[in-house]
Amino acid sequence: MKKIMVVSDTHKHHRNLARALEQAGTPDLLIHLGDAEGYEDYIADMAGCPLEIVSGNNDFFSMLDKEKEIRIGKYKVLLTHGHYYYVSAGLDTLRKEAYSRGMDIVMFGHTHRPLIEYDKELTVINPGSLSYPRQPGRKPSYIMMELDREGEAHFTIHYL
Ligand SMILES: [Mn+2]
Repeated sequence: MKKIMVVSDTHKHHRNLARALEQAGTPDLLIHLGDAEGYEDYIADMAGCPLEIVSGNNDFFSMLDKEKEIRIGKYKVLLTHGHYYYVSAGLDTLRKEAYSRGMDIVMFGHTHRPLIEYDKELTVINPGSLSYPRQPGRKPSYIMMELDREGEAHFTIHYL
């Protein structure tokens, strides 16, 4: 697995997801961090690759997991929508939780604002939203995580 696309907060709109997939090419894995609003099967079909997805605060009746701990290469990765950790008010709670669980990377959504933050122990990323971006400029965004030949992860925010 080398090329991982990370998206979030599609909220029933998929045109920009289609554009992102076209721009990036079919990834080895698609990660969706919640608020797919029941369209997870549709999204998996669109992507044509395996999908890891968690539920968001707008996925009221969802059977999806609230969180997932997965492994990508050598990395332990926590997938969460983030609202349980009050991410709109800051990342301290989320960072502490991920750190205490021994995660290398935590991926969250909910804020609709893209972010990549590294420190020694933990990488924190948010792909923003492909449907309702809220950061200044409001461009739809996603993140590509790529593993190089040595297995090191590299993250890039992409805008449509
Ligand atoms: Mn949302």
